[in-house]
Formats: sequence, structure tokens, C-alpha cells
Amino acid sequence: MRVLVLGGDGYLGWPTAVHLSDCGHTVGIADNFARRNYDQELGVESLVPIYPLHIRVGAWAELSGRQIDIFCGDITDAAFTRELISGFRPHAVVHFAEQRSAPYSMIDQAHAVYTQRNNVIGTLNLLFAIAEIDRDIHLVKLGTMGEYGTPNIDIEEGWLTVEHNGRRDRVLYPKRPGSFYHLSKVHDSHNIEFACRSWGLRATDLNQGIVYGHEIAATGADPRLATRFDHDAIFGTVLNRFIVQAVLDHPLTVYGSGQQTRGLIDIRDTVECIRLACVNPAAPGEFRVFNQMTEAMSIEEIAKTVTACYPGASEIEYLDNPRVEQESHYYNVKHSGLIDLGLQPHYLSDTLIDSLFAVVERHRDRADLAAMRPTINWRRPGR
Ligand code: NAD
Ligand code: USQ
Repeated sequence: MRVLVLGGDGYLGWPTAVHLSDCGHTVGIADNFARRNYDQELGVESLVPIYPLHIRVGAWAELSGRQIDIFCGDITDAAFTRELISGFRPHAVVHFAEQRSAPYSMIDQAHAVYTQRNNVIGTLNLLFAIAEIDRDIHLVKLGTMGEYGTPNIDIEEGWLTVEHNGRRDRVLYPKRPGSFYHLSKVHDSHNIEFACRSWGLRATDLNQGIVYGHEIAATGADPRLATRFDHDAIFGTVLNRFIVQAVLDHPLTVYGSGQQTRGLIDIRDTVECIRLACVNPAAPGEFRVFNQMTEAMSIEEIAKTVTACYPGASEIEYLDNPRVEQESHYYNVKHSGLIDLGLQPHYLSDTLIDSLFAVVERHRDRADLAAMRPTINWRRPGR
């Protein structure tokens, strides 16, 4: 297949592009390098050094004999997006190209507006380009488990059958997201469902949980292929942060009571889920939703798992929760769609955690302890 990976220079986009190429697909990457610019803006950087995209692609070609095309540009530019799709003529477009940090979207008005503008307009441009150029192109879009929030009923895969006053209908699952970033994904989902219903597009919305891990087999082969590994309080995600905190002898920063539960997924499963979605496309007109997570854990359980595995001393610090989120809630998520397509999940294990401790140990001198404490407060917009 010809697969275009939008946001292919990011934490997940890069290993996904390599995995798809490794599996024999013809891959193109588009990116505007916004993520590298947020590092400049925030004065932080990936704990693991990352190489410029052309070096990564060159190293992959050297090792595998496979080329990946690079397209530099911003998908909020409609002309760029149209030319990208008409020039590459993909069978599938994997869309990672969004601002993905909840705290970043909550910094102030400008960051909330930037996030929603970047994410919603980029996706709209893509929908229009696909509708104009070839409605058979399958859109594989990264959504998030956070679109649903933490409702007091089971979370279905995107759709809910409702009975009301004696009548029955199948409706999009009600959403109660927890940040302007998570809201941008809800707006995307509604726009994509409308495009499928109106124009007959085919789309898969992957409501992904929090990703942890660093390497997949193919990117572990050469340091030039490494993907990013963030540990700061704005872009670092919880499990990866806890690993870094344990190694650096910094207390593990549990927000609130830590009873809030989240869906998790290993980065090796992320790239395989994307491949499975691409090779098993949605039908014309279908808005298909999968919950892309493999297990659920409370934040406190994650912290205790990390401290139990760490060979040295490590402790947990319970901080006032800077976010507005339920800490004690029901959480039961259906996530069988990707398993039915053949996913064989990796569950969080001691071996994986040990290998992540080793990655952090190798790069511990690059860690920034000052960036570890949360500075963005949901209740106090603006700084
Ligand atoms: P990332 O920030 O590392 O990667 C996103 C990439 O998209 C970056 O390289 C960035 O430069 C690029 N980009 C952003 N806006 C763009 C634009 N307008 N035009 C072109 N390129 C643009 O993020 P990630 O962690 O790799 O996440 C990828 C996707 O997966 C995101 O949509 C995110 O919401 C979703 N997701 C991530 C996680 C996670 O834990 N990392 C979990 C669930 C869902
Ligand atoms: N948390 C802590 N301590 C920390 C960091 C986070 O207790 O040091 C808690 C948060 O309060 C929250 C949970 O851990 O309850 C998850 O926070 P996170 O920063 O790891 O993840 P989140 O903000 O939800 O966002 C991440 C990605 C985002 C993706 C989302 C999937 O950045 O792109 O969409 O995970 S999900 O959470 O399922 O919506």
C-alpha cells in the first residue's frame, strides 16, 4: 500500500512510518516540525537525542534499502494539503499531525486557540482534499480516549445504542473531554463522521490511550532512528515521566489522589494497530471507531508499579491536582475491535520497565529537573 503519515516526525509518527516501511509499504511523511518548535518555545528537549528528519530517513534507507519520501509543510495550508494528496496518491493517510499536549492547550487563550485551529483546520483540509481527489482514500485518524472522559457507564467503541421514550437509535458516544486539546479531537471526530455520512468517505478514528515506551524493533537498530522521549510536565506523559523521575531520584509526581484511571498502550502496539487499520480499511461511508488501548490502570497503580520495579530507592509525592478531572470514578472500556483484527497486545511488564530505566540511565545527563514540576493550572487560565 501507499501510506502517507502526517506528523511523521513526531513521537509516534516516526516509528509508525518506519514500521509500515519495514512491512513493505511505500511510505511518505509530511510534517511542519511544529513539535521541534514547541521545544524551542518551552526551553525543553527530548531526553533521547533525536536527529533531523532527513538524517533519520537516510539512516533508514541505509539500513533497510527502503526509501521514505519527505514533504515539509503545514496541513492547515489547504493548498499544501491538496497537492500532497494529489501528488502522493495514498491508499491510506495516517493523521498524527496535531498539537497533542493537554497542558499546552491550557496555558492561555493563545495556546487554546492555536491548538484548536491547528487540529480542527488541519483535519478539515484533509477531509476536503480526500473528497476532491479520491474518496476511496482511507483516513486513519488519531483520536484519544480522553474524548469520552470518565462517564459512569461502559465506554463503547465510538457509538452507543440508546433507547429513549420507546424509540431506539445508534448515536455517537457522548463526549466529556478534559482539556481544550481533548476537545479538539471531539470536534475532529464530529467533522469526520459528517464527511463519511455526507460524502461517503471511509475513516477509522483511533481513540488511543496514553502511550508509553520508546523503541520498536526497527528503530532500536541505530541511534539515528530513535524517536523522542519527553519528560517535562507539558509534553511528557505520565508513565514515561515516572520512569525518568525514578531514575533521577525525583519523587514520582502523582496528581491528586492518583485514583483517576486511564487506558494505556505500549508504543509497539500503537504502530501495529495503525498497520492493522490501514490493511483492513473502513467501508465507503463508514466512520469506524476503535478504542486503541490495551489495559487500564490508576495513576497511583502506575506509580507503584514503577517504584516496585526500580532497583534503587524511589518515592511518590501526591501533589495538588493542577487539572480539573474526576479522581474517583467508574471506568470500563470496550476495546475488542483491534484485537479482532489481529492485535497481540504487549502488557506493561517488568522487562519493558527495566529496558526504559536503561534508556533513561544512558541519557540522564540531558534530563531537566526544573521542567519536571507542573506549572499549568486548569483553574487559572493565563499566566
Ligand atoms: P507529537 O507532537 O510528537 O507528533 C505530532 C507531529 O505532528 C509533530 O511532528 C508535529 O511537528 C506534527 N504537526 C503538528 N501540527 C502539524 C501541522 N499543522 N502540519 C504538519 N505537521 C504537524 O505527538 P505524538 O505523541 O506522536 O502523537 C501523535 C498523535 O497521536 C497526536 O494526534 C496525538 O493526539 C495522538 N495521541 C498521542 C498519544 C500519546 O500518548 N503520545 C496518545 C493518544 C493519542
Ligand atoms: N498525571 C500525574 N502526574 C504526572 C503527569 C500526569 O498524575 O506527572 C496524571 C494526569 O493528571 C492525568 C493522567 O496522569 O490524570 C494522564 O496525564 P498525561 O499527561 O500522561 O496524559 P494526557 O494529558 O491525558 O495526554 C496524553 C497525550 C495525549 C493523548 C492522551 C490519551 O499527551 O496526546 O491524547 O494522553 S488519553 O489520556 O487517553 O486521553
